[in-house]
Amino acid sequence: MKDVYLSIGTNMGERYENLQHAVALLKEKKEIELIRISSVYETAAVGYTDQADFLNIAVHLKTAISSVEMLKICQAIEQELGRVREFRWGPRVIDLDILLYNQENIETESLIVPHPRMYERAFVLAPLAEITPSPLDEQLQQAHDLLQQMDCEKEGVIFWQPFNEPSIVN
Ligand code: A4P
Ligand code: MG
Repeated sequence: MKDVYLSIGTNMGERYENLQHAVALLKEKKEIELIRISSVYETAAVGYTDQADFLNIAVHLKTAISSVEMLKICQAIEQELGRVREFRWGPRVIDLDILLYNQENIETESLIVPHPRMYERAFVLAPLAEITPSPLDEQLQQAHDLLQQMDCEKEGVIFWQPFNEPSIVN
């Protein structure tokens, strides 16, 4: 089984419900075993900053499927939640990014892993650091080390609440 870490973000509509819905859809997939879900963080927008605050979580899962198949599942969930791509880094109902895939380095046209911007983003590293198993592999150690050097509050990354799985998702 491969260890996979995802980052999930949303800044449109009912943000917390969007996260719950995305997690419920991941959980439905028989190929995926959800291991841990981080707390929810409220985070100031990075990149294009003139937009609403995000909610972000990180998820650890185990799966036998390939990285390309995993990307397809992430994109299918984005579609199902009704994500409309307006412009890069713009507001979104839901965004699922693959952060890490089994310690691999992948560079294809459709997929780059580790996610190319993850190490500079407190909104990725803070939730990720909560759910990592020990001992840390090299990529996760780097994530922890870089987070240590960041001031999350200054970056606008604030603990919001624990993630509670919904009993029913419409
Ligand atoms: N792609 C390549 N590598 C990956 C990967 N590791 N995981 C490709 C997922 N997708 C990957 O993504 C564009 C293309 O990236 C996909 O077609 C896929 O083949 P997208 O989701 O369509 O577009 P995007 O998300 O707008 O672009 P991108 O580059 O993924 O954006 P970022 O860098 O992820 O930034 N601020 C806060 N506070 N919280 C956020 O969650 N998110 C972003 C998105 C910006 N600012 C944010 C947040
Ligand atoms: Mg994305």
